[in-house]
Amino acid sequence: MKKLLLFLLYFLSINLYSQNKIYLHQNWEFKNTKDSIWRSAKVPGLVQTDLLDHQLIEDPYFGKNDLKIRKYALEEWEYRCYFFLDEQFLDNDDITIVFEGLDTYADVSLNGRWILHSDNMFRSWKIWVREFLKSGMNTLHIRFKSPLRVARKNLRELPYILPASNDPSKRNESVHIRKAQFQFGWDWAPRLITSGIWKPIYLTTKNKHYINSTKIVQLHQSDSIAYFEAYMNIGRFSTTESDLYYEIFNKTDNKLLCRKKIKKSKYISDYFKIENPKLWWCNGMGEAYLYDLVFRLRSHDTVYDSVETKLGIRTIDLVQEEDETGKSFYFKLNGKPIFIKGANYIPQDALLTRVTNEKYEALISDVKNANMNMLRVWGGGIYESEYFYDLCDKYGILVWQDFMFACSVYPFNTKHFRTVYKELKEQIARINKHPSIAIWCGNNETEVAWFNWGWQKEYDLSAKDSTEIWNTQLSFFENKIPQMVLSENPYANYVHTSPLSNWGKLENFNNSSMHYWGVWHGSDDFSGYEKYVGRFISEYGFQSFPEMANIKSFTPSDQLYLESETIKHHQKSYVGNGKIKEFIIKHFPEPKHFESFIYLSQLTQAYGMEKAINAHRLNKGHCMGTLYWQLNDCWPGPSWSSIDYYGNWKALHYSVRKLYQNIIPIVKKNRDYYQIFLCNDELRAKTVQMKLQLFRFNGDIIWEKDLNTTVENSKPTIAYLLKLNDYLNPQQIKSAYLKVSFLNINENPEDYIFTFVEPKDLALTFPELTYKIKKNKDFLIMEVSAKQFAKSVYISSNKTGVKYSNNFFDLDAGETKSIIIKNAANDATFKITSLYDYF
Ligand code: BMA
Repeated sequence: MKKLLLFLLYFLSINLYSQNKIYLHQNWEFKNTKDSIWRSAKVPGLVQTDLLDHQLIEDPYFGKNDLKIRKYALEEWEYRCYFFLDEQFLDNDDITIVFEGLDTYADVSLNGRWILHSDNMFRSWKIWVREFLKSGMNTLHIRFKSPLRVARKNLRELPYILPASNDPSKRNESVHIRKAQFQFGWDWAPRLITSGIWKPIYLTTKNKHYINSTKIVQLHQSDSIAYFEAYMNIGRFSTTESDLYYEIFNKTDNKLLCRKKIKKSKYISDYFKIENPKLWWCNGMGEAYLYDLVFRLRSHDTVYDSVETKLGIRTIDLVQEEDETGKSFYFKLNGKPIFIKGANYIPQDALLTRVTNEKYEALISDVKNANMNMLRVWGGGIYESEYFYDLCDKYGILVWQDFMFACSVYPFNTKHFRTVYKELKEQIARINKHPSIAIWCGNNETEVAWFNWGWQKEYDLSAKDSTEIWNTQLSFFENKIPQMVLSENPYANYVHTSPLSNWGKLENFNNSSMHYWGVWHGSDDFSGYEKYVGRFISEYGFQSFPEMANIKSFTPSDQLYLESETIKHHQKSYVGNGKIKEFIIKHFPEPKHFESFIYLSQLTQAYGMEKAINAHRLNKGHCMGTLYWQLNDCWPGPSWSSIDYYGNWKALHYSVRKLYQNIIPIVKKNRDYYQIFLCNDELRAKTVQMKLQLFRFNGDIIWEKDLNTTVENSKPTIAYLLKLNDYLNPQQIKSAYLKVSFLNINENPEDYIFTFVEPKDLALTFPELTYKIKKNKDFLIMEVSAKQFAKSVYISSNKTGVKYSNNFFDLDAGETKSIIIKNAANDATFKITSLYDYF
């Protein structure tokens, strides 16, 4: 008690120095340099969003409007803002202006005096500007150069063209500019090259003493204790200062963790420990526990500066070891091997500044709710916002972080690319602080592309040029980047590229990480997913169309058909809609019209991904991770995503939620038997009580059994062998299904339904679906019932963005399911169909 009182006294007597931060987000205007009229602008924002706000351009996502604004990437734009400062603010003789992000080449002047040339979208800029400021009105002026024209100038530094598979320009400008690569066009993105002040700008004053940066490195962890080394870099300090301390306080437990007098250096480090640490676990494995810590710089009674930080105590090891089949690739979290279940993440909007915190929150909650434990931030997008990583920390979503290089080689040996080092230093330090960061990866597919995509021939590269290009990549990705990562955090995991092993050869499936594209980019059927299982599949996928309301948002009403100009334009993959159609017809009834094509495309995608995920989980041990391509969209259109641009879950996302549960059944045919497997991803073995029931579509129970099975977590167990022929003849099999329900797994309320023939061969009967809607204050409850078995029941609305607690589900004959519906506007109408309606 006495201790506590002393503590309180100690902290109550503190004077807190306040730092001033003035955001410069008001009173902005912009114009094309060729125009004379200034118009109001939004900061943070983009030229393209400002033009849209003034209705000077049409919605770039509608029809083929994106083509009409491509020309703006060749033009120059000016932004200016007036802001008022008073004498008091200017009393401070240390004032810095911070640009958190400028896109991309800009000349910046303050009160007519030049202060910055920016050349990299991925870094921030801090400039000491006290001498340029005045009391009263000040002017900040930013002139954005054309990103394409500068890139064209840059590329002249090299005598050859650098290969870049997604860039439609002749000389591959995209690789000569540090800017999000997908903006130059990708197989799921329009070519929309933006300019603008895409992140906040502010003026900040410094105190007498201030903290420049902080960092914590975890040194050791056991059940009883965890040790850390904490670093602080102080901004201003003189050796005559006698009484300056650095300390770290644990706000969670009200404990001072360390305190040290600052003597000679601006760089201080100290050790601290946390006893009986509560560990940070990923989603599905336990709590993602975070400690709230604060770094303080103080004399006895004055806190000059403080920095708050979250600490997640965990170890993450990437295990790459030779074994009996080849080379492993898996993660151990807190010493326990974990099976990774997740997806690849891309930027949420081609116009990046439109992604609000609400959108981040909604998407990462959807990731958590689908039982994922990892997202891969893919290398052709952006280093994500702090808020994104905060949410991953909070929800226990491990992050695989690519550096922003994708499907290309880069001019690391040129002058204009020196900026990349500043970018890396800043991003590594910033992102490394987050406990969710599991692995850093040099690039996406650069190595497989270089060795397998025929670039040398396509770009007519001489042996000398090829050697120079490849050595430049090697020294950067295998030398410089890992050095930088490890100097920030010696315990970080790093791989130089994804994948490490290419899918072209059978033996490669025994080694390392893999992008398996035999389905979609190759000629494999979905059975390829079962045949080719790698050690860690960091990409695989199949496309589908988003729901009709989404399509209507970008398609003129006379173009709602598959071959229309708009629909074709929004399909960015060279493979095209033909592949989707081909696979629908292989497995499902032939679509009767466009609307059925959309629904069936989603079922087909979910059907294929289910085969892949089940194969990966059945091979647990050999395979230790599955990250499908891709979680989300950056504009409305067909793509590999499981959640569309407006946040609607496609059939796939509902299916993933079931397939990524820790404990699931999987049924596999093996000669005369159906093997009923159980998979367990929990931290220990589990005894599972379950009910197996064989139903006819009309509701008759043919056979049932209750079972108790203990499942290890290292590999799946066969819980039962079902000899279907004992109960049904080949004709009857078409109108029967197996239902597996868990009786003691509270975390998994789902029933799993398995049919025995391809969906197109099911002998479905008219299910007589009915529904009732009850209105609640903030949501609706829809009760959906069926008289006969209903497969893939689909609730759709005339509005986008409606949230359903479940969709694309099956109903037993006589069953009623209650679905909670949120975000439905008052005039939203609903329609209910099931697979039966599409035959
Ligand atoms: C992958 C990705 C992306 C691409 C996707 C679909 O390999 O890395 O480059 O969008 O395939 O083709």
